[in-house]
Amino acid sequence: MEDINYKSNSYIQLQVVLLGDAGVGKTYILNQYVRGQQPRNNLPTIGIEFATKTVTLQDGGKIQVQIWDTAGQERYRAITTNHFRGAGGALLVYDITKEKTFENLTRWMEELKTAANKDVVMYLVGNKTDLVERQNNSRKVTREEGQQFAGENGLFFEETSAYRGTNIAQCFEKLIEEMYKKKNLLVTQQQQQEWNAQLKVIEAPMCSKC
Ligand SMILES: Nc1nc2c(ncn2[C@@H]2O[C@H](COP(=O)(O)OP(=O)(O)OP(=O)(O)O)[C@@H](O)[C@H]2O)c(=O)[nH]1
Ligand SMILES: [Mg+2]
Repeated sequence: MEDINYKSNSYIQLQVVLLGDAGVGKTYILNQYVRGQQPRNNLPTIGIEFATKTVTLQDGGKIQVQIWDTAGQERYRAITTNHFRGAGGALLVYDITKEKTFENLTRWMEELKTAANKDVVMYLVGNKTDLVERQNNSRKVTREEGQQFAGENGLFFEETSAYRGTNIAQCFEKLIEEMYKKKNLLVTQQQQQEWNAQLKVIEAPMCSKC
């Protein structure tokens, strides 16, 4: 493998993808982490959006992280799964008040594993803890069930509230440190550009139908 000087500016990058059913809070999670606030609007994501953030690592180094926020809606599936390619890390998100979003995790995980880097680091995130704090009977997936799924599939696990910002930064920080330990997950700018160029070709026909 090419010897990557991972602290040089000419190399980005870690690439993280957010995936999971529509409405689980992926875009809220991204905005909390990158901007410390809620998104400007409440609209479902169309296709893919991304943000970058420079992160300071525990060893003092800095690294740029590119985070892809994918649409959960079925009709964007072909586009979104294409963006799993190359991802070295993933937040697999479900809504702890909606059982179906938990049941669908297996499918998301399989699609991710098929496309992403073989060493992809995955974090299971059960979002919307604030709803349960307000109304205990709104919980439909127990913490233990989440933990068990994570344990069986080798995922890190946390419950979050993207509304309140609870545990969001911790999830990303842990994920990024784990990815950083596996140096083969670092992506060069050249690799990134090649992937992006290919992705545009795929996206164009979809948009022309809109
Ligand atoms: N109570 C509560 N609501 C949340 C939380 N996170 C997101 N929401 C709400 O859930 C809805 C969907 O959030 P999004 O972040 O747009 O969901 P998404 O996963 O990006 O959905 P798609 O883009 O369609 O895949 C919004 O109405 C948010 O207000 C949370 O932590 N707590
Ligand atoms: Mg979204």
